Amino acid sequence: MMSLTLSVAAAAATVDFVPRPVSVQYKEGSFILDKNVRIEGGDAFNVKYLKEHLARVFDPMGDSWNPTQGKTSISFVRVKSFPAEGYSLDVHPESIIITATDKAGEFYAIQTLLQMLPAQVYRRATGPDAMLIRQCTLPCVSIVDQPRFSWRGSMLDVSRSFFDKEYILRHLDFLAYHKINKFHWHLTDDNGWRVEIKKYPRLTEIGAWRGPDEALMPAYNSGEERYGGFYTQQDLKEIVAYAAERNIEIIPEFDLPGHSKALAVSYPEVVCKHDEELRSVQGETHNVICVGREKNYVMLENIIKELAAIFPSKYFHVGVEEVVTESWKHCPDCQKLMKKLGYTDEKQLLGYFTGRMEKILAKYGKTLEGWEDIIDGDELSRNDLVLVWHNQNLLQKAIDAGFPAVTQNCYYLYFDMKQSAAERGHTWASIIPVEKVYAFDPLQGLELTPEKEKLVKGLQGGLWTELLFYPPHFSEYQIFPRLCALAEVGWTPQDLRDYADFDARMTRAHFERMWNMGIKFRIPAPEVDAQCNVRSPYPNMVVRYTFDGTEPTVSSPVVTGRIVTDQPEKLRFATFYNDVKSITVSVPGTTRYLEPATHVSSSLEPARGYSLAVLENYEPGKNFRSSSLPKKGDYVLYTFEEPVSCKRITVQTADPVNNFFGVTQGHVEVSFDGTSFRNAGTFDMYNRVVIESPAQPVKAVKIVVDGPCEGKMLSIQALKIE
Ligand code: TNX
Repeated sequence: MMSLTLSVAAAAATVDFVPRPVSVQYKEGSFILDKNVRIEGGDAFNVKYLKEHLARVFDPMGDSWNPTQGKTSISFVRVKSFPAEGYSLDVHPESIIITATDKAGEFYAIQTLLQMLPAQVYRRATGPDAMLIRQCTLPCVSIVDQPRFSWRGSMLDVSRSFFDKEYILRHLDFLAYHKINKFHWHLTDDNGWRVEIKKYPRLTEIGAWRGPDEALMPAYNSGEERYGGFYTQQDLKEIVAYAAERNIEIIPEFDLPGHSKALAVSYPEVVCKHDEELRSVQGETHNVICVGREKNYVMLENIIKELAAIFPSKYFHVGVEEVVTESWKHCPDCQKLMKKLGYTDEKQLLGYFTGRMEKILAKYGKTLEGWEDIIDGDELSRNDLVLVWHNQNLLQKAIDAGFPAVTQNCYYLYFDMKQSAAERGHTWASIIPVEKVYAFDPLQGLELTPEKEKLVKGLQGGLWTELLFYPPHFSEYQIFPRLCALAEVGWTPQDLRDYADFDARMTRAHFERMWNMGIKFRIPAPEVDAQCNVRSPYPNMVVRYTFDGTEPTVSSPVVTGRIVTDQPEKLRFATFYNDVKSITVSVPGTTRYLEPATHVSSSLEPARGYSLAVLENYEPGKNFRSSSLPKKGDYVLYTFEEPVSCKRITVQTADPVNNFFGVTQGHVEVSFDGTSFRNAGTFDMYNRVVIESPAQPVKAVKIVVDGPCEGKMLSIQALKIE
């Protein structure tokens, strides 16, 4: 244990809460909190939770907690009149009074109280890493608080990347600390079925795994390994209970009737029978459930029956998005059904399917939730919840049609989007820095009446996980601090929100809390100008640097002034907050790319609208795409008019916008004379080969495919030659 015994005085008279409470009034005096505090009343779990957190700092060895003798107390009082999840927290010199109407309100008062304590209350450290704090001083204060929206959520896709039970439990803890109350669990998709269903064991025996010898192809960098996993029903029960204790409702999603490849490979009879190679947005074929096959509804009902017993949530999310409805055009069973129903367009079958699911769910006491595509469905109950993932117009459409709705607006709330241009992630919706999440208001641009406003239940952030395989801890990097901003959007009244103020609270206190929680959050890169002036994004974060072109580490020197050098191209900088590191940046203008005249040829046919010319013209941000799946032996050959002297050539494959369709099995060859080629490296996990310091001027570079790649097509970017 840390030998240091600290007595933490209230360093500042005010506390940097995130999310910001509705009303905070500081009073004269202070409260001294230590291990002798008595805790009175309160929900049993809430009290246990509070004690556990206090013990982390006041009694880390678990040997001296003795609350009965204390003069000070924390008392819980229940009243009838508070709004749901609302609370008041009054700190007097000798007592702390928490008042609430429900268990949730009590729990959120505890969260607010924890934020008044040293950040080490969030640390799970025991033994030598533990820290003992003898006592700390809290300012007297009166806080009255309640959420702006009843739905403050986080969505996680566990199909494209799998996250084990421990990860999910940690994630739930992090959500609770931010007063997030919904966890939307995207449990099935094309690339993995993640829940045990006793009646249909093949769903997890087959559908939970992908790899070269599996029914599901490798995808999203799972590579040559057998990759996957699932939750047993016992795991699910534990996770649901853990969430419920923390006031988090888990809404399971089963993505139907599209996005169903994992289901389709496990039970092939469920999909439409035809040979058309229709591709979904993600490039999958034969992933649409046959809506004309009556037995499918029996199977879906059996699945729902098992899960309704596990998930107490009111809503069950059944997907209904990005469905290749054209599949139904080629299926005799679906066509027969269309005739019977008098439908003229396959899209109408989407509404039919949703209606059937609604009725099945109702039998088990569940209400349907679906992506925005359900708005157009036939005669759905206005109890069904619409989850909007595009713009505010669709949110307007949902509430105009009388549906309750939640927004996961992709332009503001998709955590799989990049946080800045140089970072990893998608950009198809937008680049989404934390400021942009904060700037979002779920009610913006809407035409509202009081009734319609009530239908907007709130918002959630979404992490889709196609690009999550690396780097390590990338999921937390993508979620935090954007989720902190989202938490405040969902909780704090609009007129009390101010980004500069939020940012100041983050840097003064909340990064420290998150660091103690163990979150590997994102921090901004340093600002570096062409004159080598370097600035840390925040006063309490340092910038470290190297001068040999390598990545800075925690032991690299700290920048203390302007760096004077005649080789600025060798400098690399990164911001550090303890061991948390930003992306690495160089001095601007020092990496200039050469664009020597080149001719590009390939064994691959271009996809419609694509051409090799973008590679010859070095068009920034553009790419070449092949019309079909690459196979062993396929190549792309760049031949330079004149041999090129250079330091480095970066061969980057995959789409620049979504990072899909790169070379996952292949290598690059280089030639100095245009006839004999030598191997220059195999593609790495970033679908990239970097040729360092070629021995002679380079005449040609060849990309060679060595085996099936994960994408359904190949995508290549222009060479970067330095
Ligand atoms: C769209 S949002 C999808 C997901 C992808 C995501 C990638 C939605 C309902 N569908 O299947 O993972 O884009 O950003």
